[in-house]
Amino acid sequence: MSKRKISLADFRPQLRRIERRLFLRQSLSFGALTMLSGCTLKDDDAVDRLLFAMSRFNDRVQAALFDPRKLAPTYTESDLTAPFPFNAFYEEKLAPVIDGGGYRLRISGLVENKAPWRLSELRALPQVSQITRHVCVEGWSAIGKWGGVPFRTFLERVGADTTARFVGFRCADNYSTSVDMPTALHPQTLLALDFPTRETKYGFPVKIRIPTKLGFKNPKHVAEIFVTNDNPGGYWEDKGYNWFSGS
Ligand SMILES: Nc1nc2c(c(=O)[nH]1)N[C@H]1C(S)=C(S)[C@@H](COP(=O)(O)O)O[C@H]1N2
Ligand SMILES: [Mo]
Repeated sequence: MSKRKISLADFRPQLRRIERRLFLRQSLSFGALTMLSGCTLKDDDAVDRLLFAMSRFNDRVQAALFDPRKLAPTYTESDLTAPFPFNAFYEEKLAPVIDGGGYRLRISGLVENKAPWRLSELRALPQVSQITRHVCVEGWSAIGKWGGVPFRTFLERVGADTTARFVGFRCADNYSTSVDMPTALHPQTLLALDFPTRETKYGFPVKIRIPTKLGFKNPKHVAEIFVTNDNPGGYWEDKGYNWFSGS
């Protein structure tokens, strides 16, 4: 089988059919899928693209199932994991060290007020704290305490268009991720300013703590927040991790 160039656009009619069938039948064998899409198992590129498109389709099903009122479990001080594990796409010693005084959180996209925020201004907003479990896709979890501003409060303060579909995050270490608006508005989603320990590697000065999502969708060292209707993807999402990755 020769490798021909295939773009996602080539799959559109087939994908629509697959979506319809998945809705009707709930399941479809992989063999049947490859036949429907006209690609073979040898055509790695096509299979990858098809699975990626299916994963994004799955995101929409998961988002539809997401209950914005359902809360992640909370814990007590005696449950805290110490020391709290560190993780990033680089070694611990390479974690960015950010000057809190010079820090400005940038805001862009579908937002009324794009003025950047100083740390002291974020601190002046209403603060809450919560103890929740962080679950990493790599197979570990840890209970930690995060404090900060309910993210919904922050989005309202900047005049975010909360009818938009996505909120994206760009980080000081070039990491990125994004979430759907219902998750951004979830009562436990926090613009975190206090971390499990005082060490800056856990996300200083701003982390978005989302206990309804896997760890990789909890961006640390956030430099910019933007609101958009185009799925921004993210560092791991673009490498094939399931975009929704939550409950
Ligand atoms: N900026 C940034 N945020 C990030 C990451 C990263 O590499 N850079 N890694 C993610 C992953 S995979 C995990 S598990 C958690 C780890 O957070 P922790 O160091 O507080 O345990 O951060 C997430 N957010
Ligand atoms: Mo992770």
